[in-house]
Amino acid sequence: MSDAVAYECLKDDAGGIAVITIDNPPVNAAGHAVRDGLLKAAQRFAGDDTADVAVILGAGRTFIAGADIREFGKPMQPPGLPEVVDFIESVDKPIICAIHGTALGGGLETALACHYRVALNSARVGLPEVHLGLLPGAGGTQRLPRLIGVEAAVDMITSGRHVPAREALELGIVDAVDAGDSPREAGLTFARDLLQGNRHVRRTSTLSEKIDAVRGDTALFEEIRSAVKKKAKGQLSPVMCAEAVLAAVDLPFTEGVKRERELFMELMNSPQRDALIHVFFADREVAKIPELKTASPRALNQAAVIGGGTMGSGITVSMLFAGLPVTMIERDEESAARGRANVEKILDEGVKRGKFDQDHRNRLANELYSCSADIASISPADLVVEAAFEDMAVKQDLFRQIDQHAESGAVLASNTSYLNVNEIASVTGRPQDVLGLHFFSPAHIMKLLEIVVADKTQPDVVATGFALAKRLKKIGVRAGVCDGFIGNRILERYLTLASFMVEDGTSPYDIDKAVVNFGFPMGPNQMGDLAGLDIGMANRKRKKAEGWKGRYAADYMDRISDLGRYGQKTGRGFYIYEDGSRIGKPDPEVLEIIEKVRSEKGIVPKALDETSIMKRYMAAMINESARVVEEGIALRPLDVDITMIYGYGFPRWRGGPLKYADTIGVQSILDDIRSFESENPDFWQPAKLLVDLAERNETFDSLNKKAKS
Ligand code: 3H9
Repeated sequence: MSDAVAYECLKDDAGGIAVITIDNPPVNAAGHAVRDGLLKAAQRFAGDDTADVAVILGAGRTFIAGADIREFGKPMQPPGLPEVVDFIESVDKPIICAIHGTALGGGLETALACHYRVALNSARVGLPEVHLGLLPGAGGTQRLPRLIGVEAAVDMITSGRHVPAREALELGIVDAVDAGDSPREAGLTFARDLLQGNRHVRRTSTLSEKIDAVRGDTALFEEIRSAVKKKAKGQLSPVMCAEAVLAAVDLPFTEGVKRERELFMELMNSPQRDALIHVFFADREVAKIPELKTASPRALNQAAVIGGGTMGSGITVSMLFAGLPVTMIERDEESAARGRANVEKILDEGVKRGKFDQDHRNRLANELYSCSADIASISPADLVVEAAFEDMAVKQDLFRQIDQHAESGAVLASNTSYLNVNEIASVTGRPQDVLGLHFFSPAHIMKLLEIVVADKTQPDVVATGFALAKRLKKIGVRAGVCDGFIGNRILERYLTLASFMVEDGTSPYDIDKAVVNFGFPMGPNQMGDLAGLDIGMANRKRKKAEGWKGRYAADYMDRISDLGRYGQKTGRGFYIYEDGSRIGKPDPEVLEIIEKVRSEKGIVPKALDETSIMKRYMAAMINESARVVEEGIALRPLDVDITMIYGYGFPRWRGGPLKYADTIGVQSILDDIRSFESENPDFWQPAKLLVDLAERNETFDSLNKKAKS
């Protein structure tokens, strides 16, 4: 036996019960020691004459959370999980799985190979391999449809969702739900019942009723295939997951398992798997910041949000969702009433969509939320978030007032998306308490929160920012001060590039198409229409006033905005939005405006094809990402990847811009940049970090690893 798996045999009046306990903290991942221990324990049970039934359970906070992801990409040490679960199922005496916490991936596959399953009421089960660019590779795609049917299995496996115990019972994944809090007691109770009964062994692999029901239904298969492909948007794993489940219908179990294995290995060797596992670990690494080594967060019991516009109300609602009481401050009673209406509109939407009921909505709106036109009302708050107009003078004026009224020790945050947080902090008598909290719109939905650390921000204030992110169920990314921090700074760069490409001859619609085909939810011009073209224009005006550097290619955008065409909100921008539709149609008038600007500037248009567009788009994004890391604005390359995935729609399955650069090759990106230099020498200067990495033949990920060690 291994240290990770313990075996004991209990004597009961009705017979012997073997208890097999997996103990591999923190999440009982099925690494080599667990697989080896589990196989040996099952073999021991099979040959143990004193044991009539076995219970497999996990120690600590959860049942098995899946295969050990850290072993992927390395040579696999036998026994493999498929071998272990097949042996468990083959045993001639009943084996029960008692699930608590989460049974995920290889964990649920182990449970499916057991003859019976009991779950605690609080448990959840799922096959989330799809999110790692994989499919369940230990029989899950073959056993699950035999238990719950093909359509339900495709839904679970292609979505990777965690199914609560009650639903798992209704679907037929588990046989019983236990109201207690001990998996051991739940397993033993189930075992004793079995010992009193017929002690029948029920093997999932032999069940056929649910899959016979759809055999030969080619129309259903095609419907499933096309629906999954459409939703996958370029990601391979959902498509292959569906293929593997359908193989369970077409092939006998042993053949189906072979097919599952082939597809699993194909995915295991794909760059998408590598990228998605990078994101899995980056999701967790990003919260590991130097400040947390020395400081703890301050108390967070009451918040104040200044501003009740789109951002302020979104931020307020995200706090209300997390149970944090919020006082919203507006400049006068009328604006305060508008702020309340904005908050209530979002809450009503939540009720309409079935996210919560009317009672809950009323509790949030009436008990946790209040609004006031008096800034002195911020005084009880231990966190004040300013979400006013993006203008330094406005923000500084507000911070002077905040400084007068906020309690000593309160954390003071600005939701600025570009401005210098040092300058904002400097007008207060307590710059050590000030930081940037850059929420993304709509703030009650978007997961990203840039936590901007200014020169004097204290470590415990930074720690409070991260604690807030966690409480709001957001991903906090540490950023340094610069124009636009991590995300908007990089965005600004590739938007500028997009404007060069348009002015030089490429249609904005072709750019959007190329970017969407790459895997982004929308292209830069569609994004401009969604955000409002007036916002970009205001930003350009600010930059012009500060002294615009380099080529200015946004004249056509200024002309579009000058016509009052601000995008979706005015029904026209780059696209035309008819009858309130959010899907825009290309507009010949826009192309005429662009053509006119080109001819005025004497530009001979040269259109780029899709590959050429994306090479430039990605090179611009990666180059600026490298600068952001080089300057220490982002702690590590992974912080950039997470920012761009959660804030800007970068396709997760490509791992973020810097993981993508590693996949393509740092040298190859550098070669691209150098080859574009003649087109616009000012713009296409390679970042020093990119050059250094290429010279040393290193990857961006090597910097992530160095930061960890
Ligand atoms: C699979 O099963 C393939 C099979 O089909 C085929 C086999 C042939 N491995 O998330 P947390 C680490 S694929 C290694 O912060 P929580 C995690 O990195 C697998 N490590 O806790 C973190 O480390 P650190 C399918 C893992 O309570 C620590 O554990 N399964 C694994 O918020 C705590 O994690 C999945 O995809 C792992 N499998 O959430 C499930 N899982 O402290 C993946 C976690 O150093 N896991 N770690 O940063 C999860 O979804 C969540 O971790 C879970 C707990 C919900 C379990």
